[in-house]
Amino acid sequence: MAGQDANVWTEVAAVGRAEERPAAGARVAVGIGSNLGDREECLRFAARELERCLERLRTSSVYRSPPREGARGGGYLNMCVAGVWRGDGPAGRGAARRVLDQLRYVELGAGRSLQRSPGEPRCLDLDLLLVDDLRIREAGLEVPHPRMAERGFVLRPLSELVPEWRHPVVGETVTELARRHTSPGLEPYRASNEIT
Ligand code: PH2
Ligand code: MG
Ligand code: MG
Repeated sequence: MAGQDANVWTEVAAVGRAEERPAAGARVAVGIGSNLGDREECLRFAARELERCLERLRTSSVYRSPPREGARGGGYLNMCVAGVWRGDGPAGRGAARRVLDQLRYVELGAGRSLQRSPGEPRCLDLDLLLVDDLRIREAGLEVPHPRMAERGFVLRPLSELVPEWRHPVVGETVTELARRHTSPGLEPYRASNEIT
């Protein structure tokens, strides 16, 4: 997939078109993870906070899984939310950056430290997954999230919310991707959507 990625990322025209859309009203999907402290409370906190910047917010159910990709610490709880960006301001990648700033702000609010070393346990990790059909790759901002298309712990909850959303780089829907990529040990944490 790396080669395919490289081709797609050179198509900057699509980003240019997206730039013309108004910022408010952008569809946004966020992945939420926690493997430190009161994990459930961290997810709940995040969903509550995100409701302030995303309207019509919908929350997936919660899944648990062992840490993947060499991450340290205990088991993760993961879920996703999707909604519509309330903010005004610049369109396109400007809007995506504002959403990302908001995610960092919520992480800090949950007590996550500014000094991050990769793979360390965290009470709250918010990953910007998708913003409309934007494709952005610049310092500190990548949309779609560069690893979401292979992460079962992202795709499974996301497929509950936006099954038909087509990944703007890979070209498959969230459901198609979720069928192909499972995370070992991934299982529902709760039967129902109770986290908020
Ligand atoms: N996030 C990571 C690395 N590994 N593993 C699980 N199970 N869940 C995560 O959210 C996760 C991970 C990097 O952010
Ligand atoms: Mg992450
Ligand atoms: Mg992150």
